[in-house]
Amino acid sequence: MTYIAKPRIHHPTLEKNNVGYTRRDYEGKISTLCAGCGHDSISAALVQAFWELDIQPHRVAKLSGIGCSSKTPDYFLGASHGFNTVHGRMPSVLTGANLANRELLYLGISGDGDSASIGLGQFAHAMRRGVRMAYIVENNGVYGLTKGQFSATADAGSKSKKGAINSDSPVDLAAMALQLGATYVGRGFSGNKAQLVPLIKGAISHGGAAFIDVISPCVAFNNHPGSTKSYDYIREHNEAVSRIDFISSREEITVDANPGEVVDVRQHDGSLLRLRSLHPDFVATDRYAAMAYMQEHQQRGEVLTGLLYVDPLATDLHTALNTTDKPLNMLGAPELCPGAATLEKLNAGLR
Ligand SMILES: Cc1ncc(C[n+]2csc(CCOP(=O)(O)OP(=O)(O)O)c2C)c(N)n1
Ligand code: SF4
Ligand SMILES: [Mg+2]
Repeated sequence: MTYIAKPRIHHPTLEKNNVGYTRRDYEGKISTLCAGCGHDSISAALVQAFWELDIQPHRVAKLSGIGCSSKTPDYFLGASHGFNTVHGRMPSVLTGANLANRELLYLGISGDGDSASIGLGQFAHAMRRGVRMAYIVENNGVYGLTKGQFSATADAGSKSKKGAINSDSPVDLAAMALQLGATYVGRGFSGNKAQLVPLIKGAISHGGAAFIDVISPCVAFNNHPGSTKSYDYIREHNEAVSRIDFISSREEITVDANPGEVVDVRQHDGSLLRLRSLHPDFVATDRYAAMAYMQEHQQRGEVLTGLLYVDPLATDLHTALNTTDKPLNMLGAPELCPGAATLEKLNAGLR
């Protein structure tokens, strides 16, 4: 039923952003996910983030794998480029698209099954190569689409709907992203839009590999007592490291009244991430401190959310490969094939 389009009629008084679009212009088809699925809340946060950032939908490419989570790009940014790849293969297809056309903003949407099981290798290499993208995992601890088997992010000891106990150790994708070299790492909760929207905005504006693990309860198969990814569990065990505001580079920069409580992190594009630390000892620009802090809280059974790490000066794979500023897919024949004389010179240099 994913073909159901929303009516295109807009109320004439709907508020528009600076590039002339209403929020409705960032929506997609009507969702066919279960009512109350956390993934729908993430779609709503994405709509809000892109609208607030004044990004024209045609500048965005959204790619996904397979799963309920990977279906969601059909439900937002209906006017953007989209590609639903094979299970676990979103990162490599996105890497190829990004290398061919660096002018688009890349959004990778995946699930915990898609990224922590079959796609674990793909996830790892996109992070370590610094592919510029906002990589979002909608993490419910189960394979929702295939009826609720434990995924690799399910905590040891957690219970399935049918009462089975998971004995395997969990994969923590945010911790892995930090270890692999991602330059923006956050964790959010689908039920906390106030925290999630600025986290997403920061990731979209980041200059390198940005990863967000979003805990997103599956109401059909993983929202019962005994699950550690349920709405109740996350609300009870959530520990926010920071509250962030995202300030776009076009807006006037204001100074907060209590400078001691606020850290401004300027991103490569000039925009500001304003971190209001709830814990004075937490510094979001120290990768190793973030790793230790996460482990400490994990041992206490707490789920840390917020911006865990950012390198504001991050660069990406294009910088590493020294590619041309002009997107490769826009180069003409003379630039792609500089002729026999140039080839001869090149070959001579290699002899
Ligand atoms: C190659 C391949 N193997 C297995 C499957 C079956 N399959 C479809 S979705 C899925 C898991 C999805 O889990 P997740 O990524 O967590 O998404 P969710 O539905 O939980 O949002 C699996 C195993 C498949 N489609 N393709
Ligand atoms: S099965 Fe779970 S993940 Fe899939 S749509 Fe339903 S609630 Fe969401
Ligand atoms: Mg899942």
